[in-house]
Amino acid sequence: AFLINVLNHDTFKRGACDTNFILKNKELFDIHVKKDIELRVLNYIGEKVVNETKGFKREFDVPLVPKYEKRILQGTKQILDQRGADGLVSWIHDQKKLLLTDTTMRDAHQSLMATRVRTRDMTRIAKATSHLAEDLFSLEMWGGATFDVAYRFLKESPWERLEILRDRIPNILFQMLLRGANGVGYKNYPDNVIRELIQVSAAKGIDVFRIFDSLNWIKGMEVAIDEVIKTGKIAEATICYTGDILDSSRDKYSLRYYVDMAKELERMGAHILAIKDMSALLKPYASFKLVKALKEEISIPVHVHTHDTTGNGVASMLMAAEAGADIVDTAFNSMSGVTSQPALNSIVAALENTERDTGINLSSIQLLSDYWASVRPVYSQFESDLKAASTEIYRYEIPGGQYSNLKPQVESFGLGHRFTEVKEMFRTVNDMFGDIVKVTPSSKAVGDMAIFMIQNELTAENIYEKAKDMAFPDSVVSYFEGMMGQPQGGFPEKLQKLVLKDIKPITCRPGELLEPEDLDGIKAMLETKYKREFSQAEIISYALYPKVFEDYLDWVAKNGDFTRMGSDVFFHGLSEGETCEVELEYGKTMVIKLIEIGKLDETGNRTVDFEINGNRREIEIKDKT
Ligand code: 3PY
Ligand code: ZN
Repeated sequence: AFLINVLNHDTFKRGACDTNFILKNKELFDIHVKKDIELRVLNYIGEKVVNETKGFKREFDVPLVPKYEKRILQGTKQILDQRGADGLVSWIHDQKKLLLTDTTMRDAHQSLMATRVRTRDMTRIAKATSHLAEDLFSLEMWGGATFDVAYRFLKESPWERLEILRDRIPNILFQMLLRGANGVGYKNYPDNVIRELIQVSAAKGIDVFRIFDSLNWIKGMEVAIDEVIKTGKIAEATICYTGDILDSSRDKYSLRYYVDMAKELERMGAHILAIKDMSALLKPYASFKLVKALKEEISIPVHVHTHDTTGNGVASMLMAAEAGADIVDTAFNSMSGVTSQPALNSIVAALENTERDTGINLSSIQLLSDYWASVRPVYSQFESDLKAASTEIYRYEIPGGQYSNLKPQVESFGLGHRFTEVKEMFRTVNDMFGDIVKVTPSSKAVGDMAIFMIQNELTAENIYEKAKDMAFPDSVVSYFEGMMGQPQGGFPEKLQKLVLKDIKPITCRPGELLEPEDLDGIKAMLETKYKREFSQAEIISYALYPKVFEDYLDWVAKNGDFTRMGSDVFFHGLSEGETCEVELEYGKTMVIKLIEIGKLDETGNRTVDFEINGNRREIEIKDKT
């Protein structure tokens, strides 16, 4: 192994060794560490090809990082940093153009491909994005489901993603989605966890915090709004849109309801108001009507978010622009459409030579869209089979991300053949719950209840008899307990009693009852257990997701850190005869060729033959299939 280090050393290869070569280059003795890291990479690929892909891998294009002229960049980030939150708000007011947010690195992949896009695919295009999309208002690139999916499935740290992207994109505001008192999770957390999450996220580079409550319960947003204001960053308080303001028979969520809520959020000190249309229910003319009313009644900028599930996303955003919206959410074209956001490039093109011309260069952002077009196939196994927009969403009111996930979830309960019934039941459950706002986590309670009802042959009528002694799904219990907050109009009492049985519901903010998390205690516990220092960011990760975070630490300790491995290899391994390069932690690159996956031997193993930097290497992998 020592000899291999010598032979692979750059100085040796250049033939530039002198008598001090061995003494000067201590890394030549780094035998165990390097061997261990290399072996882990081979084991990872070996496991993948033996137990998952069987060496079958389709060909993927290498995503091309476009060329651009390097410049010192001044964008919205500098406006916030130099003029503060109020300065940024007055800059927004001064703009005639429609400002755009790109959601590719958060909601777009959350809604299209189960949040699986890895940091590596983002960091490779980051510098190009900072130059070629320099006129964007913001990049939504963090929060929502990205936090736990990074740890849980991608085995990488969401904090590192934030740090690397911040370093490479110094000029565009970074935006995150914060689920109010639910943070980046699915349940209410103690106030000190939410406050600390905001402080650390702001310190690491988040500028705009889009804060919502899954029931539009303002109290659920109070702590988060207060803390964001303290950081000097932008508090974008949010109204989730549901129902249809054009339909006078659905008067629970009327134009008045939205305007009143917007005024309340403005009074609380929000810098920007967001309309969050998570299910794509905001029809174009409703979009015009709503934005126009808001612009007349409040004085903070309006930022509109929608999805394209119903096919009307671009139209709705153009109508919002026409009514005076300041900013709208979009995604680069190759990552847009259906459950994702409406198409960014198309909106840029649509507004060229009009009053609200975005000023964004269409040819430049085409290159970014092209990059994502060639990244996307690597993730196709996470995409739903939804190929086209569907107006049935107006009937079911299922959020974009949940809609693409619902089918696999229903199939996992063996109910795939009853998918349409589940969707109908989603609608029925919404009525039973009193017509509520449905977005993470309230939408999960509705979805879980719908599946539970189909599974147990329950109906809105027979449930009170048939389910008397049944235990309801956790999310449903938590909802009726008041642990997700209070819905508009209160809980339907009869159903609440049936679900809760002897549990007493709460009517205050769950944060008022939850004991503060002992963050110092977590730090001490982690440091004793893992025998190293833990950062405040990691302590927050533990406070939010104790099991997911520890599983991640254990997985990486056992298997290795593969964040520098290309996503095609990470997800699909190699095919026989294929070569890839993997950057290693210590800065060297490992050139790996998969020679052959051997035959199953009598002990149930296969020998996988590799060539590493030109040297033959074999490993044994247990065939578990
Ligand atoms: C999230 O909470 O992650 C969402 O995207 C809700 O729309
Ligand atoms: Zn969304």
